[in-house]
Amino acid sequence: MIQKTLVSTDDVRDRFSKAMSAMYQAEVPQYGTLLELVECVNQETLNQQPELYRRLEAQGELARLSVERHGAIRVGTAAELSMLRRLFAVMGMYPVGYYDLSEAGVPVHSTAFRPINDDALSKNPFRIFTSLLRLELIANEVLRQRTEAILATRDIFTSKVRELIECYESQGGLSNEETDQFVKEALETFRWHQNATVDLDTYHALCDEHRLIADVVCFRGPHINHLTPRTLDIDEVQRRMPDVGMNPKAVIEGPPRRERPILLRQTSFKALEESIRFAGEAQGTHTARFGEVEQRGVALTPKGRALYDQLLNDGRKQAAGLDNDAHQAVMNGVFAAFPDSDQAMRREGLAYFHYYLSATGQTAKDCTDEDTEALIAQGLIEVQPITYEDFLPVSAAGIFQSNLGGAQSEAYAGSANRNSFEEALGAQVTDELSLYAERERASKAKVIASLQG
Ligand code: OOG
Ligand code: NI
Repeated sequence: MIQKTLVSTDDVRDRFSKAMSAMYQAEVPQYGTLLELVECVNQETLNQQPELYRRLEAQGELARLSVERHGAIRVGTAAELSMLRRLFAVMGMYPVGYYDLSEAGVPVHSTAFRPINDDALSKNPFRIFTSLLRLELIANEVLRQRTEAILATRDIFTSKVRELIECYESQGGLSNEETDQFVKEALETFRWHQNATVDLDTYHALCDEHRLIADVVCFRGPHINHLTPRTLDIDEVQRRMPDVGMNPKAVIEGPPRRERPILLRQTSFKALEESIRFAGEAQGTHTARFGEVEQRGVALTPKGRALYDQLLNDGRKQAAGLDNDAHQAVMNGVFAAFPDSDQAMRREGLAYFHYYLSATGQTAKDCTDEDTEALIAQGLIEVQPITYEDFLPVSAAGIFQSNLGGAQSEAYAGSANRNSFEEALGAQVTDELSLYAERERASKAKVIASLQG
């Protein structure tokens, strides 16, 4: 029997993310403009900051920068979510983290499908933030039943992609030709549709409950609603957006600008109003798709995250209603309480670091010292921040709100339900913090072992 050569999941993901980026660029030309802007700002930043260039190169992040994207989709049923889990597994993407957006007045809960190990992340860290509509939070019984009935009639996957997913599961991979087919067929699930599956009255009734419900329910599939490139200077991108014809959201979400960036900062340009043909030939409009940009920093430990959450909360209260410059100034002041050097963040256990041998360390032998701080001081070990690969629910909520135009609503708050999400998903989500902790632990153990060897 001839053995098929199977394509690695990293390659499938890389091909898929590029195909999706090309599709979204054709669908939303402003996304192409945003990519150009980000590319330009990144180049300038790297030219101006050789130290940053050196660090990104050492971290293996320079190469991934130009392909790095995340996207977001929203689905309506458990069956859709669990099939997506199987689809993303073909690309080496697994559910990481549980996000409860009911807190922020959005009736969904979410996870991020993303690669997990260092190698896969450095090849292409493509992530899809995936939200499941929570019908149980809709108080209006009639509307809920109507929603269920509509969702029950759609199939968001092509039959060919279902076959290929099964083929992947039984073979343990896809051949080159199957991969090409898979990319093409999987893409169909995320395509935009100008025709709604419902009439205009139904659309308005759903919008009145929450615009997001209409976005999920009225279309044939979970259109990708944004794709986000990663920038090295988000303040500069925000500043230049109007120059290239984009209308940026009012403020950059997340922590302020710092010497040593933490977690994630994000901004977006506002959703487009798109014309839609509804059932019964009525014309209408819907706003769903937008562009976003992000800047990533170091992943925080639970202690660091608690401090971040507290400061962000304080800052948001003080900055409510301010424009971006004033908002950032307030955040800057508040975040002065968060140490801004690798050394301080490490010593205080606020952030995760990757430990590796310095040039001197590589030639050292029989070193019995196990105190990593001492070994760093002796110049045998060096550290690099571990990049945050996940999302921030408050920022996500800010993005949701600014693009759905919805008023903040308390109606759904306080109903996190990770168990029901995992039941719908058909698997448990991996805890993101345990992944960073494990990467840090393994890197430490490795350097200590080689210094002793
Ligand atoms: C998801 C928004 C979350 C982010 O970057 O935080 C997100 C959505 O609008 O569906 O993508
Ligand atoms: Ni996003």
